Amino acid sequence: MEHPSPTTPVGRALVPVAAGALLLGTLATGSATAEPSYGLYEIDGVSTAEERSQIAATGVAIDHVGDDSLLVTGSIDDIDELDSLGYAAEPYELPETLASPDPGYTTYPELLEIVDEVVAEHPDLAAKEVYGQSYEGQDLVAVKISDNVSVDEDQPEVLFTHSQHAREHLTVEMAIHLMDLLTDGYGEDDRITELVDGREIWILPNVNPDGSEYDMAGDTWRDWRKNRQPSEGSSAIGTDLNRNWAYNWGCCGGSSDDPESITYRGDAAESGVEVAAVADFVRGRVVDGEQQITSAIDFHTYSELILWPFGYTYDQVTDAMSREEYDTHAALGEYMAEANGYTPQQSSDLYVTDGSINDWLWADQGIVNFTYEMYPKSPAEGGFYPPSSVIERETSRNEEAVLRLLDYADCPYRIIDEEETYCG
Ligand code: CXA
Ligand code: CA
Ligand code: ZN
Repeated sequence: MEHPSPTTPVGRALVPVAAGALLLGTLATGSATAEPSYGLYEIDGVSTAEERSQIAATGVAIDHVGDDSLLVTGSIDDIDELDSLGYAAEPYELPETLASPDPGYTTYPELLEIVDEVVAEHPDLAAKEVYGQSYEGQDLVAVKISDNVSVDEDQPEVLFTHSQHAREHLTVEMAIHLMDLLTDGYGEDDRITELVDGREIWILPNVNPDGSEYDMAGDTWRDWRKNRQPSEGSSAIGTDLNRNWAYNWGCCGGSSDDPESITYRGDAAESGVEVAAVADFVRGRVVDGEQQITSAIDFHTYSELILWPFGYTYDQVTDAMSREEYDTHAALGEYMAEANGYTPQQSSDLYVTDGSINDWLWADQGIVNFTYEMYPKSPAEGGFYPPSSVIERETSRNEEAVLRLLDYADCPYRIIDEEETYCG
């Protein structure tokens, strides 16, 4: 089942070393799993969401949408299927500057140390909660930030999730930046102090630690997206966590049923152990029948977008999304985008996806929520692997946008002047 590497893998300047590292990785697990060889490809002459959805339905991941072209990651089989649909995909080489793991990015063991430090420095404001274990048995941690942090007070709660996709390492740096901003800023900045006093903020700084570690563990980045869980009846590894959520799972051609695909939706909704753990955590925030979390952001990279539900349909209004609810998402998304310069849109404007966290958080839990696709805007600036020198600038860039969400967390519908109807 091993396919030849279709092209120079992304960001791998040292190709022979990369191939060796992958092989060693396979042998070291002691199993006969075939590491898939995904490649990066460009497809020209594509400009509509319908075309992009048709392309995504083959099982490739759409990494970037250009004016008239796309970048996708996929297997040789995916590329053959695209060819039979009339889409010619050409191997694409990223600029050479983006090689090899950059020690400026935080590993999972380092992240756990940082979390312990933040909690030790601010014991009244920050607390760690282990909400589960990853497939490989690593602790999944949440950090709660609020005044009287050890008490479950009746305050609006806000959720930040990071790194569903392994190779999107800048999102972990975003989590660290938010922890620092909200704890170090407390007592220094009036707005931050008020928000930390008045909200309970949950940061889940890396919901896919196995994938992150795998992506960083070689001599070069491995361009990994999924978790590291095998699937039934296949030697392939990994579920795309952002296709595994339990609302309209697998409904609409927005994910793949092939375990080899980079957008594999998993054997069942919530079959990904990390998705099940985060979903249980979120359900656990229902107190006296009421979901305490009012609003959320799920951080990804890249393209500089703010996306809102739904992803499974092009429709704005459905049985599960009224006009006012849609308008609330759009207005808050646009208000945040004014602050960070990202492009705001419904996620299906990009391409149809099913089983995303956005659709589940809204339809199942009633949480007003967004995906941020962080820096960079284009592949030429580094794609999934920008140099760590951008971390400070690109995480600070989102401070005001995130504070705007926290401002409205008492009643997101306030942004369309409907607080009496929805929060009265
Ligand atoms: C996305 C995010 C949320 C809902 C629909 C679509 C985009 C995201 C994805 O495909 O999951 N893009 S990304 N981060 O490159 O994988
Ligand atoms: Ca509190
Ligand atoms: Zn992503």
